[in-house]
Amino acid sequence: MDLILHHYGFSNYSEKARLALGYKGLAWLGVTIPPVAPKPGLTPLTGGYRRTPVLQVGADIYCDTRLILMELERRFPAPTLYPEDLTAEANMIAHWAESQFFRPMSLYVSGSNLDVLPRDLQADRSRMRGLPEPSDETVRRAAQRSAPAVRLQMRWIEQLLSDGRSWVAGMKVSIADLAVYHALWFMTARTDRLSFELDDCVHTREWMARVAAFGNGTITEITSQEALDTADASLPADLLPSDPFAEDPAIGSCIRVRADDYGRDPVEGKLVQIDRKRLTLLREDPSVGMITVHFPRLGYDIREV
Ligand SMILES: N[C@@H](CCC(=O)N[C@@H](CS)C(=O)NCC(=O)O)C(=O)O
Repeated sequence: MDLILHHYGFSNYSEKARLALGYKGLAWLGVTIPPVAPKPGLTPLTGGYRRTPVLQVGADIYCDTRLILMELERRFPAPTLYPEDLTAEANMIAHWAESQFFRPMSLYVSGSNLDVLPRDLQADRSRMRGLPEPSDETVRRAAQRSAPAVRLQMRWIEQLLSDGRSWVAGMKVSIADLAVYHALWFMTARTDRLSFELDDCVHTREWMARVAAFGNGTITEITSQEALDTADASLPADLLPSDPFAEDPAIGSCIRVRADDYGRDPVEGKLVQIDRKRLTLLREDPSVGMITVHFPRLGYDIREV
């Protein structure tokens, strides 16, 4: 069954997924989705989740790169992105990179690149966070205030890579490389006006070149209608075994899942699988029929409705 990635070019989390596909040497189908809501070619598949990217395999929909990478690893274990001896380090670094490091980075980059970003982006992102639309001046000031937090944390990355290691978590490639890389990639994805921030980071620049060399795999573009038709013509795959925590809702109950940070559009469905890392909802949509939507546990709020 084909891998379909719903993504767009300047999305840094999409670049994380594209690099994982490249690292594993995979061929995939790409649907270019709009960078702002509404996303009528995507939300019938996800049940409301609007963030980018989303991986589709037939009638199975994988939300969030944390799960997309786990699922790619499950289907294509070699070469691994999850070396066993580096699991704890890799998870901790990735979690830090995508919360503490990326937030100031995104404010710094957005406010420094207002002239090259789509005009409606700031308004959309504010709505996505439940905030009022900021003026350009407010966005620029936020960028200025965020720059020191970016520099200070870039230094940590440089220090980490200065001890002779080839990869962020140690001597093996891991998800930490992709998580740290995409935040730095975002800094120069649209213009190189912030590339001076890397001037003193020689180890970081060399490591970035090694990650970039993974490439993005082999892409064939398809339309969102083709992806919807594929879902409609497919049935969800067999479920993975469940292994819940005592606190989890019962299998078979109706639950609502939403991100615990931003883009908190709820997705509702029947809980059909849950384990220590992931969960699956079964949904029915008039345009795509029966579909299973998969989420990682980390970063999502799960409750019974
Ligand atoms: N935790 C999510 C974060 C994804 C995310 O924030 N993606 C950005 C784009 S890089 C986004 O969704 N922006 C709003 C949008 O594309 O609609 C993941 O790992 O996939």
